Amino acid sequence: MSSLNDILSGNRYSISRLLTAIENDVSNVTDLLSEVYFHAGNAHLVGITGASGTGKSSLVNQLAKAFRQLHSEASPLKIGIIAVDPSSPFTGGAILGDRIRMKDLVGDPGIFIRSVATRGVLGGLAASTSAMAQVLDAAGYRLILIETVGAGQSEVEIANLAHTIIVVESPGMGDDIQAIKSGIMEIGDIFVINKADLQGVEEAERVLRANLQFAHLSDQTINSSKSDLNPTWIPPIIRTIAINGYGIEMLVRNIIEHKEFLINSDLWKIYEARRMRREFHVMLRDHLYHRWLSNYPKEKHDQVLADVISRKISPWQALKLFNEW
Ligand SMILES: Nc1nc2c(ncn2[C@@H]2O[C@H](COP(=O)(O)OP(=O)(O)OP(=O)(O)O)[C@@H](O)[C@H]2O)c(=O)[nH]1
Ligand SMILES: [Mg+2]
Repeated sequence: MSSLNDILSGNRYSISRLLTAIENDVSNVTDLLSEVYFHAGNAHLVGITGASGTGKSSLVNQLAKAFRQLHSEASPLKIGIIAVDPSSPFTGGAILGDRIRMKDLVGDPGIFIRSVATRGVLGGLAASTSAMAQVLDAAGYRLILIETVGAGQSEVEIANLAHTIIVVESPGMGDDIQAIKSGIMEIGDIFVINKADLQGVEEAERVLRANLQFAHLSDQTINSSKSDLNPTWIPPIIRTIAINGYGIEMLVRNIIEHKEFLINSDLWKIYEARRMRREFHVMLRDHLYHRWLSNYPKEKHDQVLADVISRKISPWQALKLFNEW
């Protein structure tokens, strides 16, 4: 198995092995992850999310190239990329697609690309993505780009791992309110309208602007934690064309500005604390549940459950029974 030193020294093979172990079953590598934990906490985590096919991977490709160029050879920036693959584990379609979209980056020793499939992940995809990000973080990757398809709650959770969340839209999806439904709109720090070369970009921007105002309006009335803390960052809307690089410079500038904003306003620390609290509570819940389940007599558990199903007792009464045990 990989050692802490292998990870800290950035040995790609060891990192890769540890990431695979995390993906298969985190519980086998918690000792090593514990050591890694003390060396993480330095990376800027940037989430890129949005509906399928909006051009997220293409943008990640451009962003990684641009950030690499921005930093001098004397102090290069190592970039980690985690592409969370929402597709069925059997098709592997998105992984293949990402490989093609990010082919420019292959061979760059300062870039580490990893796809995570949803298959068999214990403790949830968000937990394993977070653990993977920590490994890359400890290995010296100071910028970590996390691509997810913003379609459901688990994607929102993954996006929430990031310090900076980029929501990607594209023309022709103007009426698509997927992003709003899944709550992505409220958490976006930067909005991108990609495929600005296509028709309907004005319409897409108009709809986005209206939705954004609506999201932030309801955000305030519903008393969201983020808008309370975040009074002065106004999420910009940036047009890009990921296939030729248009708008990428602007996007890079906004990502850097957002990071500076977070640090200067102390929000960086507040978000970190909030994220870790949330993550820890998920771990705790998981842990306690599994411990309880393994201690509770299976026949009794099955019987109580059968009684709930046949409506002999209610779920609330069942909880009481479990509680008394
Ligand atoms: N015309 C045009 N096509 C683009 C642009 N950006 C990406 N594409 C194309 O759109 C398609 C999807 O791009 P991806 O980068 O794979 O999109 P994605 O959001 O990562 O897709 P999923 O990961 O499957 O959700 C590809 O064929 C890209 O070449 C753009 O700015 N303009
Ligand atoms: Mg993609």
